[in-house]
Amino acid sequence: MSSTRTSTPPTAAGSGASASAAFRAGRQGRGTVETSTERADSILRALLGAVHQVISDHEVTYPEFQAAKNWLMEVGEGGEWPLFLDVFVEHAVEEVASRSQQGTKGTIEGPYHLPGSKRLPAHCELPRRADEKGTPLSFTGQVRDVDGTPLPGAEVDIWHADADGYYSGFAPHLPEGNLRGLVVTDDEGRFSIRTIQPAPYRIPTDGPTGRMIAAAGWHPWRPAHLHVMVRAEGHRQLTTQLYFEGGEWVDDDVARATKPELILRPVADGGGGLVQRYDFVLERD
Ligand code: MBD
Ligand code: FE
Repeated sequence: MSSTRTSTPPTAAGSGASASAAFRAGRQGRGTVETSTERADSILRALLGAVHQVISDHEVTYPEFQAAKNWLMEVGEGGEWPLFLDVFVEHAVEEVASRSQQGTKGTIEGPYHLPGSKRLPAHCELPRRADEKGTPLSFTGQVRDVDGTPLPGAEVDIWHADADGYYSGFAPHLPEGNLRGLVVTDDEGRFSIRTIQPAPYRIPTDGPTGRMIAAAGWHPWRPAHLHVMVRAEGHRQLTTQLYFEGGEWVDDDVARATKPELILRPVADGGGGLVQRYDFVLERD
């Protein structure tokens, strides 16, 4: 599609391919799940039945069917399945998982988590470029059990886009590990992280996922967000995201992953930056 490539940001299919590689390398890519023949039969029958119903109801034509087949092949070849599935399907899986989860609300993980982020002390600054753009943000809080007990030594694994909306590890112009860290809570379960406020994220428009979005006349945006995974010994892992009140796309996330409990209202620190406190509550295993 795009014959003009800017030399600046990377965008595009590169991030899709990196997301596929990251998925295969991560634990999610390994191992199989035990699903009985009966359950596989029910799920697959229902899934294919839903597809057949859409075709029948909308009188889908042969040219449309062949175009869809071609598009599906391109999503695979471009490595965009993790991107596509996390944007358009993961929220439904997460909704099911969250029915049984106590404590802080979870939401989707998305395609851009990387394992093995740098371990940082409780009170720290995320790795950033010397000239990192963006409004300074001081993100502080405490990790506690559902009964209120503070959890020292808990891991707050945080990653977010930069002020241009790009993630390190998925955009070649960014240094490895930029704006990512695995922060370990102090003796009182507290943390304070200095970073910058991310920008909204745009689904790459030059890949098959972006072309599908454009074909349907939708917008490709997610609101600005911080991703967090919180882990503590003996507790169920929390995977969530935090958004900024009043931010663009907060009420119209293409990935349908916002929840009212996850909207931040940071306050000015008097020096041009923002301060936000947010506590995380974990359920016991
Ligand atoms: C993202 O940054 C993201 O968080 C999700 C869920 C999907 C695509 C890009
Ligand atoms: Fe994200």
